[in-house]
Amino acid sequence: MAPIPVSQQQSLVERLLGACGGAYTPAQRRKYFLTGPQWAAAYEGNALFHAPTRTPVGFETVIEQYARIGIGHWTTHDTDVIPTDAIGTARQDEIVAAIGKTLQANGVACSMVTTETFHHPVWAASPAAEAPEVRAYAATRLANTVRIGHELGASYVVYWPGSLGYQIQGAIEETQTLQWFADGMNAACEADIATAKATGRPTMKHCLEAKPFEPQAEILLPTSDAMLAFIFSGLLKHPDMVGLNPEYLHELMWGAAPRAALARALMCKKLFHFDINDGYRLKHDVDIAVGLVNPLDWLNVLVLLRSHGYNGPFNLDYKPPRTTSNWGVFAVSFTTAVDRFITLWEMAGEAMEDAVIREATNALKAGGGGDPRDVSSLVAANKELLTLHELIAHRLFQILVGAHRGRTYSV
Ligand code: GLT
Ligand code: MN
Ligand code: MN
Repeated sequence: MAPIPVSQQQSLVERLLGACGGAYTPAQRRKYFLTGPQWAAAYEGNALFHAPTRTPVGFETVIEQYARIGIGHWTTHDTDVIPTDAIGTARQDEIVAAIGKTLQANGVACSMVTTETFHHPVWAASPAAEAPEVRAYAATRLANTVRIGHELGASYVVYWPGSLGYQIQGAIEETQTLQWFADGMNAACEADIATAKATGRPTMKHCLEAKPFEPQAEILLPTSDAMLAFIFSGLLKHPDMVGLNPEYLHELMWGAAPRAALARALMCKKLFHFDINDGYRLKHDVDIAVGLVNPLDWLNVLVLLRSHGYNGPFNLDYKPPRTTSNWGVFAVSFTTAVDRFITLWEMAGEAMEDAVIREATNALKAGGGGDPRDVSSLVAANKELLTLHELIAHRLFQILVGAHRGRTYSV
């Protein structure tokens, strides 16, 4: 095959994407509570061993492109859009006003804001550092983000505490650090209550996000379960305002079943927000797009969330691969991620309605009888019935590949 000239490469990609078929319209995509992060679309491909492969992209382009695709909500860190040294200055007000105009012009809403408390050198010892001045600065930053959220009409605030922990054994006292972290959360909730009162807006939902082993520290709150314990620990002044933003991959990274972690959050009524992506167990935070690694598990996750009426945001927190161009981020990456999510969501609806799964599940719940006082009669009574577990899993696979609708392969 002859080399493909650069001038023909975009049209080739477009033609093949069209040949894939199955794309939803922007209006169809807007029906789902999908939120697009500024940082995901603007990710340049850099990592510890990797130089960037893409050029910087500002909020104007990201918001315009999300609108064109049909992603109706936008999310951001404070420093994704405001340089650190402009935080809290008149420059911040100008930028926030410009963002508000861009959102309005494109019919996109800001759903969530978050504070960058991990990248800048000031966070070397985390936002809950020993130095009281660093913690005072952290509290100011969190309160400032809450106010930006109110200004832009957001309903959610996310907190990923970064390297809350230690790299060197014994260097910090864990309970003290957790108390300091709680102090920061309390300051943020109080800023929210005050701003809500002053503006007549409702308070926001404050969502903690756990990540088990990045960036290279022993993490004090490594999982959503640890964060649930923190929320109910008594350290928070407003635990009712605080819940979780689990991330699919972050639960998988430590070896958990994401669906089980989500179930525990649901049981505690703390599933406020959900970062959607994909990746591998016990590996790095690769943030691959939803459904590209574990589509069957994703189908099951969405069955769980749909069954429990989860109606919060699905935040597209993933990193377009380094091999994708700036143009490809919007032409292929976000469009296909959204379309896979919608397909899996609708497929989850089919699984919930499926007659085979329903009958099998009901039969399992009916049980095979037997005598509760006689263990061997219980084993005997349920023996054949329990084979249905594997049959249900097979049926879910069939739904995933369309075999339940008669898709067959000739052999
Ligand atoms: C960072 C992290 C993400 C979080 C972001 C919110 S920051 O990119 O890896 O999972 O959701 O702060
Ligand atoms: Mn995330
Ligand atoms: Mn991640």
